Order: sequence, then C-alpha cells, then structure tokens
Amino acid sequence: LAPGESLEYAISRGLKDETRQAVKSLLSSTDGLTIVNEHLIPALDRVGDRFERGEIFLPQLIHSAAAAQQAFEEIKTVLSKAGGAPMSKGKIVLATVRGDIHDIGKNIVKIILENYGYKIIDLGRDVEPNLVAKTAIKEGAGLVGLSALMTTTLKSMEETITILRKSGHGCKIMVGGAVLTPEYAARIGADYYAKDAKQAADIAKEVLG
Ligand code: B1M
Repeated sequence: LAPGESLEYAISRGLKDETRQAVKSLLSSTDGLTIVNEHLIPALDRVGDRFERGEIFLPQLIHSAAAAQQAFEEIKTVLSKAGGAPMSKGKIVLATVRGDIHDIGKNIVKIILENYGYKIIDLGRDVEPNLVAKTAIKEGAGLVGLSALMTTTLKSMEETITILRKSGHGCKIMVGGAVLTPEYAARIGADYYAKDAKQAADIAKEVLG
C-alpha cells in the first residue's frame, strides 16, 4: 500500500502503531496539514459513514478515533516546530461546546493558530456556555472560536453565542465543525464560519492582525 492508503487503512482498523508509522513515512514527503486534509479527515469521514450505516459500532469508532489521535500526536510535533512565531498577536478562546466531546478538529485548529503566533486559551471539550463568556471577558480575548460536530450540540453553540453577546464583551465569534454550514453559522449569530484550520487562521489574521 502507498503510505496514504496505509494511513487510512490503519485508522479504519484502529491500529495505533501502524497509524504512527504511516504518518512518519508520509511526513518525509508531505506537510502536516496536507496529511490532515487529504488522509486523516477522509479516513475519519469514512469511519463515520460506516458507523452511521450500522456497518461498524461504537467500539470500532472509538478505536479509530484513538488511532487518529496517534496520527494527530505525530503531526503535532512537526506543526508545532514549523511556525515558531512570537506569542504576541492577541488572545483567542477555543472550546468544543457543551454536550460535545469531539475535539480532534478543535485541537488541529489550536495548533495552527498557535503557529501563527496567537495565544490560545483552550477550554477543552463539553464546555459550558457561561464558562466561555467568563473566560473571554477575563482574558480580554478578541476572538472566540467554537467547535461542534453534532446536530444536537448546535443548540449549545447558539446558546454560547447568545450569552457572549449578552455579556457585552465585544469579541468576534468564529465557529467550525463538520456539521456546520456558513448559512447556519450566520443564522445563530456567529461572525465567521471556518471550514478548516487554514481558514480559521485567515479569520484570526483578519480580526486580530
Ligand atoms: Co462521533 N459522531 N460520536 N465520535 N464521530 C460524528 C460527529 C458523526 C457525524 C458520525 C456519524 O454518525 N456519521 C455523528 C454525529 C451525527 C450528527 O449529529 N449529525 C457522531 C456521533 C453520533 C457520536 C456519538 C453520539 C456516538 C454514540 O455514542 N452513540 C458520540 C458522541 C459523544 C458526545 O460528543 N457527546 C460520538 C463519539 C465519538 C468518539 C469519542 C468515538 C470520537 C471522538 C474522539 C475525539 O474527538 N476526541 C468520534 C469521532 C472520531 C467521530 C467522527 C468519525 C470523526 C470526527 C473527527 O474527528 N473528524 C465523526 C464523523 C465525521 O466527522 N465524518 C463523528 C476529523 C476532524 C479533523 O475534523 O472535527 O470536522 P473536524 O474538524 C475540521 C473542520 O470541521 C474544522 O477544522 C478541522 C480541521 O480541518 N473545524 C473548525 C472544526 N472545529 C472548528 C472550529 C473552528 C474552526 C474550524 O473555529 C473555532
């Protein structure tokens, strides 16, 4: 198998060591973000589709996610080395919204934003709307980034945005996650929708410079 195919195979089977090996081998010829976009996300999309169709079950989904985490750990080491810009460009609060524990995408966005020199306050996953608002105010963040992967947690995203707006803290709000569309993002009151980590960095540049 070509390295890209072995990576997708290893993730689909939840094989952690093979996943790491395949990423290492790909990294000799491909950059980290390309591996994420061209192999990691498509592999997880296929796993998600098979789960949805009932061809695989939660244990397999969990194994594939664990293998994908290994890929991410490997890619993180090179992505973190790549940038090295000074941390002086402004603060961004990041969170996966309440009820949602999917954080692989948010963590990729975090690494890229750090690379671009932003200070990231990462609240993690399953984060209460009030905590997002309180933290944004306390830290004086100019941008808040919210991630949601499930239709059921879009409500929490909307609630978080409402609370942030009501707090009067004048930050911009960016949202992302496979379940969102630009139209839906606008409807729930977000200022920006980012389809991937690169777009998130472009938005941060526009908002914070
Ligand atoms: Co679950 N899951 N999962 N899952 N899971 C999905 C999301 C699902 C679509 C699968 C499916 O059925 N097809 C489905 C949701 C259906 C829906 O609502 N429409 C689903 C379900 C149902 C569930 C459970 C309910 C299953 C169960 O228990 N019965 C459960 C939910 C638990 C909970 O949250 N309360 C569950 C659990 C899990 C695991 C724990 C096993 C694992 C997550 C591990 C983890 O994240 N630590 C998992 C996984 C891995 C997935 C899939 C397969 C892959 C998600 C992923 O990591 N993609 C997913 C199917 C799919 O997405 N096709 C699925 C790779 C990642 C890099 O992409 O997150 O889209 P993504 O991020 C991208 C962009 O979207 C964007 O940039 C990133 C990089 O390019 N982006 C942002 C994301 N956030 C951003 C924020 C920004 C900007 C850009 O600004 C702030």
